[in-house]
Amino acid sequence: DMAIASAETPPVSWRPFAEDAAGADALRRRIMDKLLHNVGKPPTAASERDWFVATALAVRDAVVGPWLDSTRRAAETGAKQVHYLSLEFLTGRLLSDAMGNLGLTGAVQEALAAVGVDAERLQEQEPDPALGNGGLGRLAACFMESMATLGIPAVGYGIRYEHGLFRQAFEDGEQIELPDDWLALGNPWEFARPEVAYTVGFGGEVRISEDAEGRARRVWEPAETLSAVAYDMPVIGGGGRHAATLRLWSARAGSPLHLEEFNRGDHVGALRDRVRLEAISRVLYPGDESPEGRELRLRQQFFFVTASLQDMLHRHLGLFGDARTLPDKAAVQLNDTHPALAVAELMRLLVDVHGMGWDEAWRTTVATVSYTNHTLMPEALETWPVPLMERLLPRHMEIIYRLNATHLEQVRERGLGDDAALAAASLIDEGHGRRVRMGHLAFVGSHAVNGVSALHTGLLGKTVFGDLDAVYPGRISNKTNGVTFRRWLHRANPGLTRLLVDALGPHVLRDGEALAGLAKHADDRGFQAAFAAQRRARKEALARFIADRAGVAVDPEALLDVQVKRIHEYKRQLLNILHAVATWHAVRDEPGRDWVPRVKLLAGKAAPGYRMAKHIIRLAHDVARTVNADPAVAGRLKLVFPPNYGVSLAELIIPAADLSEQISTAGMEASGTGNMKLALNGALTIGTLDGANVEIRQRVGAENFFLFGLTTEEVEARRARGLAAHDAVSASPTLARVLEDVGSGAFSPGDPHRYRGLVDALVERDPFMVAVDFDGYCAQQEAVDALWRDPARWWRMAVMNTAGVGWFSSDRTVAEYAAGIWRVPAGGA
Ligand code: 4GP
Repeated sequence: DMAIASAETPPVSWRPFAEDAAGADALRRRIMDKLLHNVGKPPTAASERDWFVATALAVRDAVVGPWLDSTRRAAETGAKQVHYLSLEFLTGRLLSDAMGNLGLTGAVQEALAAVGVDAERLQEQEPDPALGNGGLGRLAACFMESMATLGIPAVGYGIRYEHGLFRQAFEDGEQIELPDDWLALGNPWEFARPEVAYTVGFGGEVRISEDAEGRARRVWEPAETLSAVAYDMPVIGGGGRHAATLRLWSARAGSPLHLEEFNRGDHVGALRDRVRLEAISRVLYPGDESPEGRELRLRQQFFFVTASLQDMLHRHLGLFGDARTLPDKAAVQLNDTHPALAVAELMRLLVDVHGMGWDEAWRTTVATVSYTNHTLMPEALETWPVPLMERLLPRHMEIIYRLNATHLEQVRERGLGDDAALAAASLIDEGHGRRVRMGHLAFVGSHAVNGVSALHTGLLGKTVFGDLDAVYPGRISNKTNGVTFRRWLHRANPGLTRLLVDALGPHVLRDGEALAGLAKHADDRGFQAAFAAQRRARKEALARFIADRAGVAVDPEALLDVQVKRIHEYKRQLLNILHAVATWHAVRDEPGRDWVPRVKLLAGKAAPGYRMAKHIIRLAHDVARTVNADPAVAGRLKLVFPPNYGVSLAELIIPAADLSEQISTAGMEASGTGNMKLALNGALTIGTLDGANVEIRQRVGAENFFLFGLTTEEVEARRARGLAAHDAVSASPTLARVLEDVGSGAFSPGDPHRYRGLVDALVERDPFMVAVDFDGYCAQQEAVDALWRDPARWWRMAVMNTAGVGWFSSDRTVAEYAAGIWRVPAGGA
């Protein structure tokens, strides 16, 4: 159970460590105590890792008070609680976050210094929990932290994957995937709750039985069951007053082993069922937007959905006693379609288990559930084959059929009843061998559906959910993404943060919008110099890291041009790489010119099954090898691709970036959040009118943004005319020469045909408009170089970027969800 009020609960605002010298001393004693009594080692035998664990446990002690207070207060006041269902939480390391939000960073540093331990190196010991693929998972982590900051009672529900996203390494320029093992040495942040366990079933059949009043009831009798066991991690908010709970489920088989088989000597066979069932929480689904690995993924989805909803209902009934008041007390937010089964499962729990009538259960479900869409990419819109659903979740399939019947009646009532409209609106896609459309299920079962940027939300209502929007008008709203400034500015860039506090006062730490006050410093040469000095320090730190990890020396004096994100064709890393080749050509042609030295940094992982993305990584490495070794461009151009991009690496790269590449094909990036983090730290954006770029540009000012490329409408129009790019290539001698080199093996001399196919495909069929946008992109890159030569203007623009993006705080985003979707008060820090 959630810790509900009890006499032993410590008093409100229980704080073990003050933020002063006495606090530091108390912390030191606590850390020593943890080292001795929890880690079980004396300081003389303690490794850096041991010190990390002891420190994390000591800091955790300071989180527990506000955490228990938050949970108790929510229960006592009967406040409405948010249940954020997400298959991904990309939390990043937690120690520095906890220290920062508790205001203990200085005290911990002092305490560790007193025992001769370097706080910064110690933090490197913390594994980075990569329980997500990319933006959607990181957004969930930002939201948890912002909900905690705003004092919104919240539980994030997900899966405690034993192995998170793969660790990326390169061998000969090719991505290889190594298993992540974040739990190998334990997780000091979590509280195991073996007593909080719910039964999860699969397969079997639906039987009809009679209830007390003799009415027929449908009862699902699963063929196999296992348990979902809770592990809780507190998420402390900024200011340290409130905390939310991240409750991750782990799969536990009913019986640990078949003892008889074991005794007969079949040691592996005795464990077979357990291994099979517990596979559910073993590994994070490695692909975002790739259609592999079906059944286990569906099992994962149902596993965490049913456990989370059972837990929510258990709490609700314990506190309020009546399932009908659920929508007043609980909001369920579906982070993408991965938890969309919640619609059918909540119906099953309400109707079959809690005896609610169908219609009332439906009103209750819709009033409780809401859904966020994160992508319009057709291949990422999940569907499940009906036969698989019938086999694994027979009762849910029945429920979906019944919901669909009512839903299609509504479609007819709206006068949209022709066959094509019905087929498009149906929860079942009959066109591709009968599949359940999870996006449709989520939409129909939610009172609110949102996109994640203004452009994306507009397109949602016009494209994938055009038909449903007509049937259920008013459901769709926009909630432009945001990021937590505490992690992405205050912690990642403490030097810049000090500068901002000096200029604007400490309230800028609490109120992101206060950054607007920077505008009046934008032309101040002294301020610009201080801003630039912070950047320089971060670039030097990054250069040391790159020398160490990628073995490449980069000059911190050079313009640092950064593209960091998942590798995907629509994100167009290829465009960036082709620009690197064009620059290489240009420098070689005119070696005497005064070139702006530039370092291009790319980082990101490709889904293991996404061949083209992996090919693009390889091309980046091949180009880097050639360019970096060419004395003719030495000091002018470098290309680096440090491995294993994730939250920790992002924290190192983002504060160092001068230029932010946000160059996706217009209409394809739902929002982006890296774009916000980079602009917040003062990087200038070169980008298309896509996702949240549009709103970033509005807020920082068009004159402070390097815009290029087709618009969404122009992309559409061109697509309608065909995808061949011969015209674009023959119109651009620069591009033609680049493609000639790439295609003929200039960068892969040992394997000259390696990129022939890629180049041919780009000319014959360029769905991402790389060729068409190439010249415009290069022209803006030249404008970037020209600006770099004029530091006063460059740093003015950089300051204006930081000044302009205060609105992109996840505190603002979460407050919008709270007011517009969840209907919960957001108290504020
Ligand atoms: C991502 C979108 O691609 C990105 O534009 C957006 O900023 C982010 O979600 C958060 O809304 N989608 C995914 C995914 O990460 O797995 O679909």
